[in-house]
Amino acid sequence: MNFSERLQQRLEKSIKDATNEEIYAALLNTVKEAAEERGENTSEKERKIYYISAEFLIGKLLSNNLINLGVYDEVRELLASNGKDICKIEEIEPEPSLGNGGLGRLAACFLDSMATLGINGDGIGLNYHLGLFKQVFENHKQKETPNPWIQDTSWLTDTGIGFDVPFRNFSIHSKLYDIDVTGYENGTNKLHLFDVDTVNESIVGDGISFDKNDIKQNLTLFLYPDDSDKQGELLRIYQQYFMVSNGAQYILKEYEEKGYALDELDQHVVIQINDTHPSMVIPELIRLLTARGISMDKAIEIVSNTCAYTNHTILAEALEKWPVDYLETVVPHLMPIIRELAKRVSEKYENKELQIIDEWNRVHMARMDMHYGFSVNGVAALHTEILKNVELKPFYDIYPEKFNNKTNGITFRRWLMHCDKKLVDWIDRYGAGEFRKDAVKLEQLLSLSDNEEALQELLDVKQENKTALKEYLEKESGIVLNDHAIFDIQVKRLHEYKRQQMNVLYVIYKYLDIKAGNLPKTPITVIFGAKAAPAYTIAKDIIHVILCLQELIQNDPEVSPYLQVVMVENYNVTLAEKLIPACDISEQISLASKEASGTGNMKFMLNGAVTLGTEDGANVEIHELVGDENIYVFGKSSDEVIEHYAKSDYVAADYYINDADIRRWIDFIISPEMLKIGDVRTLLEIHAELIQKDWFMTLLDVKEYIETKERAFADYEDRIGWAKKMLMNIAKAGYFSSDRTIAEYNRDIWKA
Ligand code: 26W
Repeated sequence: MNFSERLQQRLEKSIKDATNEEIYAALLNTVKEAAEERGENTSEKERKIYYISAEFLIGKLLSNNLINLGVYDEVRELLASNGKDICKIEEIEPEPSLGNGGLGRLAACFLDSMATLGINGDGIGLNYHLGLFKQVFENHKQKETPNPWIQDTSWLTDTGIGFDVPFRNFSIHSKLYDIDVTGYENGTNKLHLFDVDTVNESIVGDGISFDKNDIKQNLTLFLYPDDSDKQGELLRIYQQYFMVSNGAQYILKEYEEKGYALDELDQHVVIQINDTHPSMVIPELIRLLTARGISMDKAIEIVSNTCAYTNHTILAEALEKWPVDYLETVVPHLMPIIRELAKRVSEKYENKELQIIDEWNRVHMARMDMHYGFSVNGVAALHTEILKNVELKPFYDIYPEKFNNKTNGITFRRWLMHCDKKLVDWIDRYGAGEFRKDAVKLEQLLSLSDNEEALQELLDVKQENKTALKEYLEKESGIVLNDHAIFDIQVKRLHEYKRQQMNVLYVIYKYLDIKAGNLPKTPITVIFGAKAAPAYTIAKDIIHVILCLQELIQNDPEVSPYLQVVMVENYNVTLAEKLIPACDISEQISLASKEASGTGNMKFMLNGAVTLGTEDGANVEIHELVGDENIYVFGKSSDEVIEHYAKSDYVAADYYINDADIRRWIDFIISPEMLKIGDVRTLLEIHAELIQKDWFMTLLDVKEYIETKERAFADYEDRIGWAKKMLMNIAKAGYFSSDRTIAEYNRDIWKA
């Protein structure tokens, strides 16, 4: 029976008579069945990879699974011939919000690529019932609300597997749910999400507040519960240990079922530690091995040869350091092992920066990973160089062989084939369809650089995507975009280092310029999308400024025909899939050295947007690939920035005092027109922050940013010239396929 016949059989009524909900449920279950039948990507002799991560930002799964099973077109046509629209059915699926940003989305892309390449690799994480919070705007401010996503019809399959996870005074029995990960025209892997039966969604009160002490009822409620207080931090440790203890027990269970000797674990298993959140897997695995009769020396050796660590950031606040007494409170049984690991290091090395437990009795998770793992990788070339030469230099000095770079990537199934079908049609029409199996084949498109007809069609595709976005946003939120404007988009977590506030200063500059009578040839629409961490005040202040500007400009008839500012609510994977194909200019404007890689930059490029960015993260590699003509680069280099930090010689106030333009833009934040719309205290707070702190050096680059952005807008007027830039970006994006990244992980680290 083919897929369509199975679907119809499962539906038990004709497609015409079924509701979209019924069709969705039948499709989901038919996909699950088909995924199971294709079988796991396993071979007895292979090494198995376990990718442990606190986040898996998987997005909606229906369409992606249909694509990967090779039945998307068949299903779409079947539904259409019965008067049903597959897009309407896609809309029914809730998006699981099991991630925050790039790190979580990367984990999802990696699962897709591992399955596609036929690598036997599973994900291990947690099944947060309410996900990361859902963002709603109220009075021009972010409010956090729960984001429930688990329904009766769901991709989760109850495995019947569970483990006891010991904490200080009690233990919790887990429950494992699996989600199938379908490879593109290949086998199926699994995402294992651990959960607890006793979790109780009704303990959530106002917003996302809940009793942080009641571990049995709150453990898997939210991702990253607010950790601005001790209770929140302890809960994070509970979550992390719950994740890794389950993971380690599951790995050993699978391993023992295969019948190998325990002391050969490292030959058959690799555990990839996705940032420091899963680091406790190291002592936990040592604990479990010694409990099975292996000596401490041997257990440490085995685990060190099994675990590999990926670093995703150099920001100090994200490098986790847990106080010893917190760990004693939550997982006292791990502390003797952590102390033993720390002792072995301190006996060998005197350097303070290498110690696992520091002089303030804090356990440095990344340091444990680097001493007791066999690989340390950064996520873009520049990032890895900064790790080796600056941030982690003492470790590079003693373990040069462990360090390696794996420039991030994105899955082209979701970020091209699923989200930009019009572009794929165009690519197929011009003979580069082989990109599906080999992404660098997109380079075949380079032969079109003088083909005006093809270039015009490429512009038409972009226009259709812009109109589609306009229609979508109008329906979902009532926001009416001008789809004949230039779409300039910055979507990513809200963080000062990403410098959304610099884009805000551009908007103010442009607003004042238009007020002064300088009208842009083509109108400009600046789109933001970003969630701010609940306790991150400055980030929330920046959202407030953006929402105030949005209202101010919208209600100003002198400016609104030429400039529009829109902040989309609750930016997530689903919205990204609509925004990215519609983008003209991709904003990647982090302070050089601070964005480890970025992956949105790659998605925009692949969909024909031109990057406006600093020489940071993977922007550097994008620049090298497309050349100076096809990217807009500005700003101080990472070396200069690192020097400013070393010398502490950046003083924001100097720029404010000495530069009348900068002063005018910043002061506009507290102008009468803004104060009329916004909250005085909040606007004053961000105004003062920019002048007195500006830790991420907005004012250092803002003028060059504005000049460069204006140059990009001017170049946009030459439509065919612009289409050539788009073409170059699409054609060179093949390098950023996560299939390439995963092939490199496998070649250099996993050797599966
Ligand atoms: C304190 C806990 C913590 C800190 C930071 C949790 C989560 C985070 C971030 C959300 C981590 C993150 O997403 N990092 C991003 O990882 C991407 C994938 O490698 C990179 O492309 C981004 O540059 C990096 O910011």
